[in-house]
Amino acid sequence: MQSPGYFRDPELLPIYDKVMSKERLSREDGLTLYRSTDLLGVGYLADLVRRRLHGRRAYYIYNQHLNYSNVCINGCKFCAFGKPPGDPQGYAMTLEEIYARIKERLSEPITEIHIVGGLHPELPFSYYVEMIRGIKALRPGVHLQAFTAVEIAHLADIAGLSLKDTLEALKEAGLGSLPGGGAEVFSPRIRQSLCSRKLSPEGWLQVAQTAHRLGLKTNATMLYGHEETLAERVDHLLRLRAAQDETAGFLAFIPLAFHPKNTQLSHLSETTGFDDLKNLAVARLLLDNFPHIKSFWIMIGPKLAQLALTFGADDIDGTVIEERITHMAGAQTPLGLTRQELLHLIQEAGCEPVERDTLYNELRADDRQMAKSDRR
Ligand code: V47
Repeated sequence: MQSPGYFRDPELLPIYDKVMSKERLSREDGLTLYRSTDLLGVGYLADLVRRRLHGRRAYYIYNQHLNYSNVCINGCKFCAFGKPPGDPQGYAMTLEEIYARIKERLSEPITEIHIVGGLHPELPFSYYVEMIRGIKALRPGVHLQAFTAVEIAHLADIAGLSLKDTLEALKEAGLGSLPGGGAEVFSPRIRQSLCSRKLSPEGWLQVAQTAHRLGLKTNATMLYGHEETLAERVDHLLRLRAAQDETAGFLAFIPLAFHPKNTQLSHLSETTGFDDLKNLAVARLLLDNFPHIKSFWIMIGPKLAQLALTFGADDIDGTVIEERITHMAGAQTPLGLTRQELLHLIQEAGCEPVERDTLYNELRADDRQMAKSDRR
């Protein structure tokens, strides 16, 4: 196949041919892409796939984040947010406090509330079910994307229920989908070194796939830029791709750039722009069965998240409002962006902004009005 002459790295040429003929990339291809310093070449390949799937469309969402508690029994070395039980900096919101947070923003056209917390040893299962039910009563039109696979496994333990029954009880209360956190890097070496108490990779995939089989969509993440090797990144992506072949319930993949400040790994450097863009591009190329790749501006900054829209990403996440996990670890990004700021970033990148709901349905102006009329 005729390849364009501008790949600086000739090793990318056979991958270009595969991309053009829609052939699945191999583990070796993944390593070649990660090792290549031809960032523009890798980005060009990812952009070919991104444009084939989404044209010039770039998605964003009007959402709110809620981190209900930072008390956590896992003690992961990369986390500045979680605090052990009894720590003076630990907090757990009461249900009333949570509802008050939701009520504060009823006048805004929020379509998704994204809920993540630590593994609290004492909060009962009823707290989580009532959290979902109560928020849904306050804002019936909003999609609740709540509890990572790690939290779901913990809730199943607390409730003494199977994963299926736990997810069904939460779904019945109003849970809409699961966020993608807690996957970290599936490598057993990394789990042993950084988060030995955390749910295993097999457990994480089991929760995600159980959710998929119940009709609940989920996201997937990879925390990168700490102790992992490039091969471990590729293996992580390939395990996700294999799981998606089986249950097809992953909506988006979100690479999470490690922020070292205030963590047990504070001696490590922050990720670089080069690596951030490369990760998004390689993910777009390897995860051929994932509909969406998200550049989460909270993690890499609005400017780089914007550039990522031409390096494989098709989604820039959303307004967010009040994120804590990354900011506790030193993120200098704002706590939220306005719709105007998101539109500006997307349009300046030559893309067409599309406001979406959590499930990537395109929202029209009257849908937004409906979300706003949750106000009581
Ligand atoms: O699982 C923890 C990560 C995750 C740090 O599904 C850190 O759309 C960077 O689930 N530096 C939770 N990352 C966040 C999460 C998420 C975020 C954005 C989008 C979505 C989605 C989900 O945050 C954790 C962990 O992997 N994390 N500490 C840190 N120091």
